[in-house]
Amino acid sequence: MKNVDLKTLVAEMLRGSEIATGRLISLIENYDLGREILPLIHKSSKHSYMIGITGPPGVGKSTLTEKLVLSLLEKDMKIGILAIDPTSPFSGGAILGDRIRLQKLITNPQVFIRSMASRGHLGGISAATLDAAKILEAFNCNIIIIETVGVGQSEVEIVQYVDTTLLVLSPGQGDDIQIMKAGIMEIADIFVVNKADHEGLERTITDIKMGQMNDNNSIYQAPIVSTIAKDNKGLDELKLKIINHREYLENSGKLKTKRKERLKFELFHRIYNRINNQIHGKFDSLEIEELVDDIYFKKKDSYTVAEEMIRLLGITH
Ligand SMILES: Nc1nc2c(ncn2[C@@H]2O[C@H](COP(=O)(O)OP(=O)(O)OP(=O)(O)O)[C@@H](O)[C@H]2O)c(=O)[nH]1
Ligand SMILES: [Mg+2]
Repeated sequence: MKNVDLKTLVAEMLRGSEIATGRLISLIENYDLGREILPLIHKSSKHSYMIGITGPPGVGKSTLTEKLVLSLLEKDMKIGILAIDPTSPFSGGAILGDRIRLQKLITNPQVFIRSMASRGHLGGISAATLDAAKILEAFNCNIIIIETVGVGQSEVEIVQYVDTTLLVLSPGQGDDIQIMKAGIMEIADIFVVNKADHEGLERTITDIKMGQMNDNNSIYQAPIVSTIAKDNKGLDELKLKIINHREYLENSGKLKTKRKERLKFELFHRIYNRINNQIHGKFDSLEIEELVDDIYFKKKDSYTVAEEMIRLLGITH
């Protein structure tokens, strides 16, 4: 991979090449080249509107994504989709299901789709996803959609920092209860109850409303939209709610705040990942038997030894 001329690839991507865009994301994902690539693109990027779609497995996120993209897409517009694959990064590539579900979009020249592993191979949470989103901004996508699966804090971490987050649930699964337990209700800017053709729709909506009542601090009340994604039902309303949320963010000045929060998150993770990798690389090379003995034989406590090791690792001054 050393022979790849990054500048040429970036130039091709900026001219609109999907192949170059895909290769740049692969270089980031597989070879950790974000550090080399991002400085080449950041001046060419504008802010894309970022939509996060998250929720428990199988509620219809990908189906909804496909229909939503078709509904949002206008002439001269470009939409990028990053589907985050929850499986091991070592399995690599796209999950078949998403490929099938998003098939109609794959051949659309205005749409760029990419599946990614949820964790980078160096253990850096979502770092590659953040970088891939940067690539898509430079690729001139007007909208970027990030789909993640999960009901826990860590799975939705990336999505919290997009502009508009859709939390997708489906009736009768008890997912809503889990979501409330996990305390991630507040990440939703819009609740989508998909599979509205299933039993238990009203119950799920009531449960969401009950959950919302506990959270009165915000002036923005996340709307609840019912959809039947597979039959393209409810998509007009969903689109409208997304536009409303965007207008709310823009008019209240919150869009800028959110984006700056995202940059803070990005900076934190860049530093965190760098130090994390440094520790992994060096920890095992230290001769720690003696240090461990110091603790074992009660000569020193582990805080003191850790401080000594941090100095040895050269992590702080
Ligand atoms: N009955 C019904 N089925 C739906 C609806 N939307 C999607 N499905 C089906 O639900 C299944 C799962 O859909 P996906 O779009 O793959 O769900 P997902 O949330 O992306 O799944 P993961 O990415 O694996 O978590 C598929 O068989 C869809 O055809 C709907 O509104 N009603
Ligand atoms: Mg999916």
